[in-house]
Amino acid sequence: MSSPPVADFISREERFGARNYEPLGVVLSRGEGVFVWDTQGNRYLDCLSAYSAVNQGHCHPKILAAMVEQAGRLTLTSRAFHNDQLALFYEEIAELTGSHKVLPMNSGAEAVESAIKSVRKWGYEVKGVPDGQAEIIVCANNFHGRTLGIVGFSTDAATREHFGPFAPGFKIIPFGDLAALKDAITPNTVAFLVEPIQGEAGVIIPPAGYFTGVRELCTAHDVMLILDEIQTGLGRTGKLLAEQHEGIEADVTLLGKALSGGFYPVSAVLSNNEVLGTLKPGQHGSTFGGNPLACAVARAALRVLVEEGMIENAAVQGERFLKGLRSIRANTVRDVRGRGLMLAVELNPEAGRARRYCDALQTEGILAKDTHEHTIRFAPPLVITSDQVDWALERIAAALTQDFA
Ligand code: IF1
Repeated sequence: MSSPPVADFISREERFGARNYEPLGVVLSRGEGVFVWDTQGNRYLDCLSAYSAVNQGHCHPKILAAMVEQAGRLTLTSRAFHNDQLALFYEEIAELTGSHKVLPMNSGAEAVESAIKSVRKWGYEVKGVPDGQAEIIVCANNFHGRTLGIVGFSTDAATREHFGPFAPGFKIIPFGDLAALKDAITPNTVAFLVEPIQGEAGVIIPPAGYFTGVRELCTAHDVMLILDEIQTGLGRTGKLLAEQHEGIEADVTLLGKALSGGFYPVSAVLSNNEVLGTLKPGQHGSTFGGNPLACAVARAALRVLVEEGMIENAAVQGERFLKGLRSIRANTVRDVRGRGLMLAVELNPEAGRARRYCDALQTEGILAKDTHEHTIRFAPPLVITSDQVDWALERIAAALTQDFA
């Protein structure tokens, strides 16, 4: 039976849906590995991976099997009772990441908000910051989610405009600037919240040695280093956690997205005893946080990530992808950046909006997303093969050498 026309799906979506996105003109109906298919049967190489939530590839069979098995047995109990998956999830993620304590949540933003609450509480009850005066330092061009608390310290107008008033207690410094961090720290500073690589800002990689300096400053001033690895974590940059490229360890690490392989909203705050140890019964919670279905899915997602060599593959294919992008000779290209399979091509302003090139890529069978007008992100699932990278590079070169200006 033929499917209704694409325009039909889109117009019906627009009739009822809030217009808070401007999606590409494609209606997807199936996904497998690095590929997705639209309702007309056209195949695309997914170079967004749902913003790095599908690192393991679409509909990974082992994660699916774990989800189906658990969904038929027990999905949700609330944390008013124990369940037989949570302890196993805790043990496996703590072992994998070297963490001491885990707080399971659902969305990435919830993990960020939970970390903010926990470090403030640690500040008042352990560090001795006067009540209500805790300060958290964040970076310009950050992206940590869309809740009111988080957009309050965003520097992106579209993300924060007309959503105020906002919560106080945040200081904004330039990303990659150690002196600025040193100057911003006061006795009331409880944390520095930062992405190891700024994703939404356009895959901004800090100067070599920056995070070594950050680690030293945070340790010296008893400031908790919170690394938001919701996008950079779980193999995306070619290591389990992006912090490993810097040879440092965060005090608090935030995970989400690929923690479920794209099957279910699962996020987590990982920390040492001190910070999460301040949370006492009744002081924080979530209806779905730590539910047995989420835990079973996350356990399978972590297992396949490691057992199927996806992290190592991301390093190898990321190098290939980055080298290939850098070899493209096109006057539309201003810069190429990346680490592992977290890549971006920044276009010259005169090349026109990046969205035009994403539309061109779509006709070439590649789905990619623009960010901030002039940058195109490339973040395929970590299971991509060399042949698929080469296939993509050919088409990306063709699209980038078209001049839409
Ligand atoms: C959208 C951006 C990416 C994140 C980091 C926390 C969160 C995200 C580093 C919050 C979420 C998503 C949100 C989604 C698009 C996407 C995104 F363009 F918005 F900025 F990836 F870069 N920390 N990022 O990247 O996690 O609550 O969404 O589970 O809001 O449009 P979430």
